[in-house]
Amino acid sequence: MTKNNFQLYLVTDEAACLGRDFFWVVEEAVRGGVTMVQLREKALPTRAFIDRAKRLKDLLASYNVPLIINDRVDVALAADADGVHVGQSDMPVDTLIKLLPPGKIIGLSAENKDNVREAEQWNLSYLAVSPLFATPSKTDTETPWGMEGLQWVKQNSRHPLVVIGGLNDQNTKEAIENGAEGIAVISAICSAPSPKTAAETLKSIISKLNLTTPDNK
Ligand code: TZP
Ligand code: MG
Repeated sequence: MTKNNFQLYLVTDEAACLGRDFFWVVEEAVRGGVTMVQLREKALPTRAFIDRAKRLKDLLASYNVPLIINDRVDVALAADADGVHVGQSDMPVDTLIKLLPPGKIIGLSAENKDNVREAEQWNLSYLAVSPLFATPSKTDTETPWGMEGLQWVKQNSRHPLVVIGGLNDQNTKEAIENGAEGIAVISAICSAPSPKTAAETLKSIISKLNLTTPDNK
């Protein structure tokens, strides 16, 4: 049985792994303390996406870490993943809720205040404040929220918040202090010389601050 824990959320990007084996990078990150993993594939054909999701699901199950699939509910169902993350141009949340079995994790990215207000009607597992900072890892975004934006979201949303975009060991503390339950990262872990050490560093920053969420390591 996996636990929902958004503290240190790894979002995958094979290019960000800098030529190293994808599964090695993810496993090192999990050994370093990552609490949830999102498989984010923008170019893989469906069959290969499902195969990768199933392999990742098996790997993560042995660490009791949930697997979330980006965008694709069909892939999530095929691999019996723990949940789906959607953005504002993806499948509508109403439809996603109908298609997913009960108990699955549902995450939504909010890029502006209207997105945050609209999201109040759904029982989301978490809302991603996206992007917190501008990042080369994703450039087709709206204006970054920044810390003041995060404060606004915290005051106006009932959902647990995850921040994404430009998070690293220099800004994680402030993001958590301003209302984020967890951070989601690509490059700070995938591109680090040691993904395990990078995850350990981020995890220790979060664990010291975020004492309300149980640690699953
Ligand atoms: N969504 C909003 S920003 C982002 C995504 C997937 C990329 C985050 O990558 P990084 O390298 O952690 O800034
Ligand atoms: Mg998307």
